[in-house]
Amino acid sequence: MVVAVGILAFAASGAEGQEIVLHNGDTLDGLKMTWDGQNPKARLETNTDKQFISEGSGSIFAGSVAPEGTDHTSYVAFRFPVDPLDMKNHALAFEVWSSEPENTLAFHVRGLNAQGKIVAGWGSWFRPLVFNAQTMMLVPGTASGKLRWEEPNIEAPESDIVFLEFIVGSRSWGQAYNMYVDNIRLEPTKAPTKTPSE
Ligand SMILES: [Ca+2]
Repeated sequence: MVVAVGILAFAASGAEGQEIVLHNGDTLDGLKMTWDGQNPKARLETNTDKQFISEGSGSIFAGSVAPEGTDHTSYVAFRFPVDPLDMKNHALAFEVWSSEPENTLAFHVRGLNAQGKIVAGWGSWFRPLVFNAQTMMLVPGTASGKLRWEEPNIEAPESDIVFLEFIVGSRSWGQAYNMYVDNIRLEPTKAPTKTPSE
């Protein structure tokens, strides 16, 4: 029984090898709309439509309508604070959808420091979101699935990540574009590498 207690204590300590939920999408707790806050068409809401939920009772919806009469890319995004992220042995994982995949040209995920500088960033300008659920697993320094590592955008590689930001962009002027995101979490990538002992 002593062994069992020992294992339990290890599991409860939040040690490496465990999934850590960063935002479950069931509420708007901690979320702030960024990038397109001044556009009256921009919305940040808790979605309860089950086809865009992978966990619990809700997911995060952010969407807008790209304004007409401009040639600028329109962006809408949300941001939330996190405890400094340990990305060494973890991937940033989540499910993501778009109900307007044709209009949703760009998708970026960024880890930011306390000053809002980019510590980690992944993205694509090739309509990476689709109507059906995709699980994305992002690892710093590497392209992950449809997203590339945005090395040129990194501003503060040595900083702690204390905010996460999810961004969608559109050049379909006059059209709706959006993302649904759920169960944002850290997942273990591998067991920590041991230094060979001599
Ligand atoms: Ca959820």
